Amino acid sequence: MHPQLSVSRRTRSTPFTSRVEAAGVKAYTVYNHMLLATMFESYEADYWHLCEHVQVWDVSCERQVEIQGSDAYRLVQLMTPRDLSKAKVGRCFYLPLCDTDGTMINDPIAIKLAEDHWWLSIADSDVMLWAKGLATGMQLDVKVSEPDVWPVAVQGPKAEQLMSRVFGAQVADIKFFQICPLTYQGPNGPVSFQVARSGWSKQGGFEIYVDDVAAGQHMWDELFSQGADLQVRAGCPNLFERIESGLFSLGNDMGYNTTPIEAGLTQYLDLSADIDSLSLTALRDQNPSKRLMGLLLDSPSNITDNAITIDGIVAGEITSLCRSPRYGVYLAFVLCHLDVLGNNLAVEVSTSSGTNMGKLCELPFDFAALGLEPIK
Ligand code: THG
Repeated sequence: MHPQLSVSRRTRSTPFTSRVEAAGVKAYTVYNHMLLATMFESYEADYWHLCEHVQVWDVSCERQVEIQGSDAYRLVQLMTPRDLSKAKVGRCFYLPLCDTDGTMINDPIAIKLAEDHWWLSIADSDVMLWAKGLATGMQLDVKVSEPDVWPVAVQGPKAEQLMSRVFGAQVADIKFFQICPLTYQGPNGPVSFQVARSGWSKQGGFEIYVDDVAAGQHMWDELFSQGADLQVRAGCPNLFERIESGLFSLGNDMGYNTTPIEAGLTQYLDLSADIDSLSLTALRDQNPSKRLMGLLLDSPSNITDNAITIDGIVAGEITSLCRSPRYGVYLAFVLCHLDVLGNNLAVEVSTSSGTNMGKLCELPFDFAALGLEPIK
């Protein structure tokens, strides 16, 4: 028998777990102490379905750290080197959260719900504890909590069609990374859910921040009954799709020892801004020694070692890897050691048929520039 995951109140299930299991989930990971499906049919079958149809994902594990009070902006700004001084209500922001040494604590989507009310929709680390520590230590006028909010993502090219059947035509007006409250007719009367155009794929779609169990479950079921002709399926963030799309995973591709500069997240930093942020000084002074890059390997053999080398010397580690269903080559993210790498882009990769040469590139992957054509 395969080892099983013991599910208890620490390894939290979600309002949708029974539905995810009825839909045939094959694998879970634990994310923010909560179950997250990773596979239904296979990574590849799930990939093609996501890219061609529409999926409903239980991403309840994207927990909300709620920051409310007159110092809410001040606390959020302390945690991130991205300038939020002009942030508008109803907008979402992808944020590196960084410590005083400039390294990453988390990379949430921040949601500004009101001037004094923010959610940080977090990746897998305990942001609430850090936020509470800062709030206590700096005597900020905020309440920091983890409310019962369970996001559901609707992702794929038919997401807007499905969402408009369930929520009405106004979903089409929600722009990328905007969020607004929409009415949903639940079993016990109308409720209001925050709905954003966002999600952890590049296939397009929405995220619904469910905060009412009965109405959320009713909505889940309705997405399936209304989407039968769209071939809607239960799904989950897909490893292959997110690598092709250049979406990084905290804990895999970056973490407590990586700065957002090393992770290539520079477009989400405002290093010259006049803001009060804990990590700005360290990031302004940083001389990066590592960099996250793309790797392309055109080989039928399996990669057998995470180290990539130049003349046998380790020049980086593979942090995420897949065989791209669309391009038929290996695609990986590699945390490169800049001192060994120098200006080299040709690197040695260990495979089951010996050493192969792979090619490093900038992220996200520019498939046309890399000379790759879809094989399917
Ligand atoms: N949705 C919500 N919460 C989340 C995630 C999510 N929490 C955990 C994790 N995902 C956070 N990480 C990311 C990483 C990238 C993006 C979103 C969340 C993302 N990036 C876009 C891109 O790279 O093209 C655009 C970002 C931008 O331009 O502002 O969407 O998925 N609720």
